[in-house]
Amino acid sequence: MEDLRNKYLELISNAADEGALEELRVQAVGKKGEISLKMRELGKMTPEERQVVGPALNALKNEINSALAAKKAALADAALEERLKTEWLDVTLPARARRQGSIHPISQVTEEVTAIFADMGFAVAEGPQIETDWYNFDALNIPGHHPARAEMDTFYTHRAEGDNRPPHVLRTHTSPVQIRSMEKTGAPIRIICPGRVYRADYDQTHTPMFHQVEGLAIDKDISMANLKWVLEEFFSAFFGTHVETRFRASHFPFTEPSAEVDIQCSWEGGQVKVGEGNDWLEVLGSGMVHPKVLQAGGIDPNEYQGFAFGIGIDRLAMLKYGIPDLRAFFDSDLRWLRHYGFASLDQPTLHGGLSR
Ligand code: 2NL
Repeated sequence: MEDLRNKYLELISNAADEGALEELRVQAVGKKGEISLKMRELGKMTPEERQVVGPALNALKNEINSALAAKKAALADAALEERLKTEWLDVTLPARARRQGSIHPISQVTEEVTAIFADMGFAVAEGPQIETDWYNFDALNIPGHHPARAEMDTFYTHRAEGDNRPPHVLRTHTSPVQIRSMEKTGAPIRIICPGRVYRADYDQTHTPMFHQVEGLAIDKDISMANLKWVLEEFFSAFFGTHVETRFRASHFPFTEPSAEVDIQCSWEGGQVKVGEGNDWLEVLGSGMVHPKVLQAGGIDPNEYQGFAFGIGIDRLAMLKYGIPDLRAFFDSDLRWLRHYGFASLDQPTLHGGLSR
């Protein structure tokens, strides 16, 4: 019995892995194991012999089982120790770069413009991008024969065969939204209308879809002076520095009188800077709303008058963030924009770029 004990304790202690341990377990204390067979022989013994050998065999069986369990735990510890030595992480390695999304410059600038005009009491109005020719042209004092209709490179939809109504158009400006607002709320009105507009034109400086924000203020005592103040206030807030404006007489069918507005800028090294220098940059059309347009919107021109203006958002974004090419807006690779110093790409919030 002592030989048996020494043999198995030695084998267990030398076992190389869990597989070897299991083989030893079967060999020693399994159903047909050496110790189990010995236990079966107890029946042939005298009661006196059995009283000595029985407990001794049981004790040996327990001892072997304990040794097996202890060795199993020791092997597992050693295996873990080995893994900890070989599988290690360098937590000081730099993190893998992640692709980052951000607000599109057009959305950002629209937000900035909206926030500035909101501070001056202007609400935002929106409307359909597919319009009737009445809202897009006639209501704005652009009749069917007017050259402005041809000049605008309008996208027309098709009517069904035999349907002779005039076709719908993709709006060429956001003015129709203002006509709809006049009809809906009447005067007084203070709104801006940002949104997508469409013209069939595509080259270095034109895309068939672009973005415009128009403004409209109608009340009983509105003048060009109010227009000039609002625009100067806007440009100074938008560019974060005082910006001089210059009004030049112009013509639009929907305003009378009409003015094109230039902002002060400098040209140095092919780079334009707003709010300094002695040059002028044309950025906007404006004027006093034509009486016929007020009438089309259901407002009495003898009681009310107002100013209106239209600015291109894409152009504003390019000026503020130094983006030299319109195609940047259609390029989803933001590294390109970052290269051109579009700083707000690195700012986490929508209004983070607002320099006020
Ligand atoms: C331009 C010209 C302009 C307007 C837009 C307008 C809207 C209504 C009535 C009168 Cl409902 N006017 N909008 C007025 C003047 C100019 O935009 O060249 N924008 C870049």
